[in-house]
Amino acid sequence: MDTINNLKSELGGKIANADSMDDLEQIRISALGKKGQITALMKNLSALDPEKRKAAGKELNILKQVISSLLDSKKNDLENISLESRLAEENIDITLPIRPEEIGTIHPISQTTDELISIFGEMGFVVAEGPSIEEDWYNFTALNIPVDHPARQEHDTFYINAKKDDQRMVLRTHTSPVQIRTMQSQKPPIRIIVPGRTYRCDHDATHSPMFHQIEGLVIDKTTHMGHLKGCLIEACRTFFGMDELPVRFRPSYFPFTEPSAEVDIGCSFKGGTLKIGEGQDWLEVLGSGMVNPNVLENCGIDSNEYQGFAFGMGIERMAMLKYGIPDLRTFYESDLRWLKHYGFQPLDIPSLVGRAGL
Ligand code: 2U9
Repeated sequence: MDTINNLKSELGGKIANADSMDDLEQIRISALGKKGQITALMKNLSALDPEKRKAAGKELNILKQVISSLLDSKKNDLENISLESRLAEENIDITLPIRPEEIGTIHPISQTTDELISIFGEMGFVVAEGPSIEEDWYNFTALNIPVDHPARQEHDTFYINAKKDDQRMVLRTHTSPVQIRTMQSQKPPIRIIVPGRTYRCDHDATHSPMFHQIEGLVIDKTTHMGHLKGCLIEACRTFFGMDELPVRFRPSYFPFTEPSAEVDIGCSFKGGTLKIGEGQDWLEVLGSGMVNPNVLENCGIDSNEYQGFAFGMGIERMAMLKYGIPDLRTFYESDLRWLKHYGFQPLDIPSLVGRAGL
């Protein structure tokens, strides 16, 4: 019993005087480790006679618990002391400015798309979207594109090795299938703008196999060529930010519109540099026309009751002209220096600036 009491006061004193975690660990090992003093006494129990063994065993277990809890509480104290001293030493200057963050930019294709959506949105157009992989019927047949039209040839269009309802599938060559789907599912009046990716087997300095288009469609009972002209003149002038921009309609041909017209804007190519809005030259920016009655009938719309106009333009081309981007291929290279140079800040949409406090 004396041995146990002596050990208790010896270990208690050492624990109380320990001034580091290392010290405390050494004390724990010397008492409770494999070769520790308490462990040794435990091992000796078997040499005692049963009566004494029981009493000594009980006392040793109590000693073990007391020492363990003294060790725990000392450990807690030492941790608190260390935290207190760290808190006293360390200080954070909350007035320091935050580290600068890398801020991305809006890609010119997204910017140009948003600008065009905003311009047509002001005129009452709503955005419509559809799938990139289309049935042959939606991409060609419904649009009055004849079976022998060059656009349908294997080397102009990406065909997919799959069929739906016996129709071969294609990567849409224009966003026009979305207009077909809209006419099938909605009753006129219709006034939609359709931005999206389009695909053609074309790859050189001025063509990419994937590019972006924005097309528009208006269908109503009395929609006529005057509406087409007014709408597109206004859109071109707003997009290029020139109230007096000359706009010219030149007769053309598309299977899905009749009559059809290409739209040119006034410019000058003098000295090898393009200047929009001045000079005697013309630059083609979009295609347009009155929707061919065959297309309306293909979509279940009575062409004796309804008529409308449609138009289409390449977004990359519009962005290149407006922002002076010389090379089409740079749009898809994800070069951060290019994106920093040609990219935009969020909400920097010219037709919105000055409205709603922007
Ligand atoms: C429906 C009916 C008519 C959309 C039109 C054009 C003229 C056109 C080109 C411009 C440059 C495509 O990106 S580009 O190569 N587009 O010239 N697109 S009319 O006419 C439609 C569309 C859908 C139902």
